[in-house]
Amino acid sequence: MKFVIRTFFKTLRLVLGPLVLLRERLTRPAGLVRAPAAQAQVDQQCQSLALYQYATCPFCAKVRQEMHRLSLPIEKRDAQHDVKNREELTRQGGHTKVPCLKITEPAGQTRWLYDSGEIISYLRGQFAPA
Ligand SMILES: N[C@@H](CCC(=O)N[C@@H](CS)C(=O)NCC(=O)O)C(=O)O
Repeated sequence: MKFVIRTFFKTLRLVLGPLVLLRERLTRPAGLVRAPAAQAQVDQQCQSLALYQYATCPFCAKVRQEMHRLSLPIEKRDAQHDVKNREELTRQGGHTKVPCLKITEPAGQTRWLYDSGEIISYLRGQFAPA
Protein backbone atom coordinates (compact mmCIF):
# COMPACT_ATOMS: atom_id res chain seq x y z
CA MET A 1 0.00 0.00 0.00
CA LYS A 2 2.82 2.37 0.98
CA PHE A 3 4.52 1.59 -2.34
CA VAL A 4 1.34 2.39 -4.29
CA ILE A 5 0.87 5.73 -2.50
CA ARG A 6 4.53 6.67 -2.96
CA THR A 7 4.39 5.75 -6.68
CA PHE A 8 1.17 7.75 -7.09
CA PHE A 9 2.72 10.92 -5.64
CA LYS A 10 5.96 10.40 -7.55
CA THR A 11 4.00 10.14 -10.82
CA LEU A 12 1.91 13.18 -9.91
CA ARG A 13 5.08 15.16 -9.26
CA LEU A 14 6.58 14.00 -12.58
CA VAL A 15 3.48 15.13 -14.46
CA LEU A 16 2.83 18.38 -12.60
CA GLY A 17 6.49 19.40 -12.08
CA PRO A 18 7.10 20.71 -15.62
CA LEU A 19 3.79 22.60 -15.47
CA VAL A 20 4.85 24.31 -12.23
CA LEU A 21 8.14 25.35 -13.84
CA LEU A 22 6.44 26.54 -17.04
CA ARG A 23 3.85 28.56 -15.10
CA GLU A 24 6.63 30.11 -12.99
CA ARG A 25 8.53 31.14 -16.10
CA LEU A 26 5.47 32.57 -17.88
CA THR A 27 4.20 34.53 -14.87
CA ARG A 28 7.53 35.76 -13.55
CA PRO A 29 7.06 39.37 -12.37
CA ALA A 30 9.37 42.22 -13.27
CA GLY A 31 12.09 42.75 -10.69
CA LEU A 32 12.12 45.86 -8.52
CA VAL A 33 14.77 48.37 -9.63
CA ARG A 34 16.66 50.08 -6.81
CA ALA A 35 19.43 52.64 -6.83
CA PRO A 36 22.79 50.80 -7.05
CA ALA A 37 23.73 51.60 -3.43
CA ALA A 38 20.35 50.42 -2.13
CA GLN A 39 20.59 47.20 -4.19
CA ALA A 40 24.11 46.59 -2.91
CA GLN A 41 22.79 46.84 0.65
CA VAL A 42 19.96 44.40 -0.15
CA ASP A 43 22.45 42.01 -1.79
CA GLN A 44 24.50 42.13 1.39
CA GLN A 45 21.47 41.42 3.61
CA CYS A 46 20.48 38.48 1.38
CA GLN A 47 23.76 36.77 2.16
CA SER A 48 22.37 35.89 5.58
CA LEU A 49 19.38 34.10 4.01
CA ALA A 50 19.01 30.70 2.29
CA LEU A 51 15.89 29.13 0.82
CA TYR A 52 15.55 25.36 1.19
CA GLN A 53 13.29 24.26 -1.62
CA TYR A 54 12.26 21.79 -4.32
CA ALA A 55 12.37 23.03 -7.92
CA THR A 56 8.88 21.74 -8.73
CA CYS A 57 7.09 22.51 -5.45
CA PRO A 58 4.33 25.07 -6.18
CA PHE A 59 4.74 26.68 -2.72
CA CYS A 60 8.47 27.12 -3.39
CA ALA A 61 7.67 28.62 -6.81
CA LYS A 62 5.44 31.18 -5.07
CA VAL A 63 8.35 32.23 -2.83
CA ARG A 64 10.78 32.33 -5.77
CA GLN A 65 8.39 34.63 -7.65
CA GLU A 66 8.35 37.02 -4.69
CA MET A 67 12.15 36.89 -4.47
CA HIS A 68 12.24 37.83 -8.14
CA ARG A 69 9.65 40.60 -7.71
CA LEU A 70 11.70 42.12 -4.86
CA SER A 71 15.05 41.50 -6.66
CA LEU A 72 16.48 39.39 -3.85
CA PRO A 73 19.55 37.26 -4.69
CA ILE A 74 18.83 34.67 -1.97
CA GLU A 75 20.74 31.41 -2.24
CA LYS A 76 18.47 28.49 -3.16
CA ARG A 77 19.30 25.10 -1.66
CA ASP A 78 17.86 21.96 -3.22
CA ALA A 79 16.42 19.89 -0.37
CA GLN A 80 14.94 17.25 -2.67
CA HIS A 81 17.99 15.70 -4.31
CA ASP A 82 20.85 17.08 -2.21
CA VAL A 83 21.09 14.82 0.84
CA LYS A 84 23.28 17.26 2.78
CA ASN A 85 20.76 20.09 2.41
CA ARG A 86 17.86 17.79 3.24
CA GLU A 87 19.55 16.53 6.40
CA GLU A 88 20.49 20.05 7.46
CA LEU A 89 16.88 21.17 7.01
CA THR A 90 15.48 18.26 8.99
CA ARG A 91 18.08 18.28 11.76
CA GLN A 92 18.43 22.02 12.31
CA GLY A 93 15.03 23.27 11.13
CA GLY A 94 13.04 20.48 12.74
CA HIS A 95 10.88 19.42 9.76
CA THR A 96 11.46 17.98 6.29
CA LYS A 97 9.19 20.52 4.67
CA VAL A 98 9.76 23.13 1.98
CA PRO A 99 9.88 26.01 1.41
CA CYS A 100 11.91 26.98 4.46
CA LEU A 101 13.94 30.16 4.85
CA LYS A 102 17.06 29.95 6.98
CA ILE A 103 17.70 33.35 8.55
CA THR A 104 21.06 34.04 10.18
CA GLU A 105 20.62 36.95 12.56
CA PRO A 106 23.41 39.56 12.88
CA ALA A 107 24.32 38.13 16.31
CA GLY A 108 24.83 34.72 14.68
CA GLN A 109 21.82 32.75 15.83
CA THR A 110 19.67 31.05 13.15
CA ARG A 111 15.93 30.95 12.61
CA TRP A 112 14.12 28.51 10.35
CA LEU A 113 10.98 30.01 8.86
CA TYR A 114 8.52 27.50 7.33
CA ASP A 115 5.42 28.11 5.19
CA SER A 116 5.35 30.07 1.93
CA GLY A 117 2.91 32.68 3.30
CA GLU A 118 5.09 33.35 6.35
CA ILE A 119 8.22 33.59 4.22
CA ILE A 120 6.61 36.00 1.75
CA SER A 121 5.36 38.22 4.61
CA TYR A 122 8.86 38.25 6.12
CA LEU A 123 10.49 39.19 2.80
CA ARG A 124 7.97 41.96 2.17
CA GLY A 125 8.47 43.28 5.71
CA GLN A 126 12.24 43.37 5.23
CA PHE A 127 12.62 44.39 1.61
CA ALA A 128 9.45 45.89 0.05
CA PRO A 129 9.60 49.65 -0.38
CA ALA A 130 7.41 51.52 2.12
N1 LIG B 1 1.41 25.23 3.61
C1 LIG B 1 2.79 24.95 3.22
C2 LIG B 1 2.80 23.68 2.35
C3 LIG B 1 4.23 23.20 2.01
C4 LIG B 1 4.24 21.78 1.45
O1 LIG B 1 3.26 21.05 1.48
N2 LIG B 1 5.40 21.38 0.92
C5 LIG B 1 5.60 20.03 0.44
C6 LIG B 1 6.26 20.05 -0.95
S1 LIG B 1 5.22 20.76 -2.20
C7 LIG B 1 6.55 19.30 1.35
O2 LIG B 1 7.49 19.87 1.85
N3 LIG B 1 6.30 17.99 1.62
C8 LIG B 1 7.15 17.19 2.48
C9 LIG B 1 8.10 16.32 1.73
O3 LIG B 1 8.12 16.34 0.50
O4 LIG B 1 8.86 15.60 2.40
C10 LIG B 1 3.36 26.18 2.49
O5 LIG B 1 2.60 27.02 2.00
O6 LIG B 1 4.59 26.33 2.47
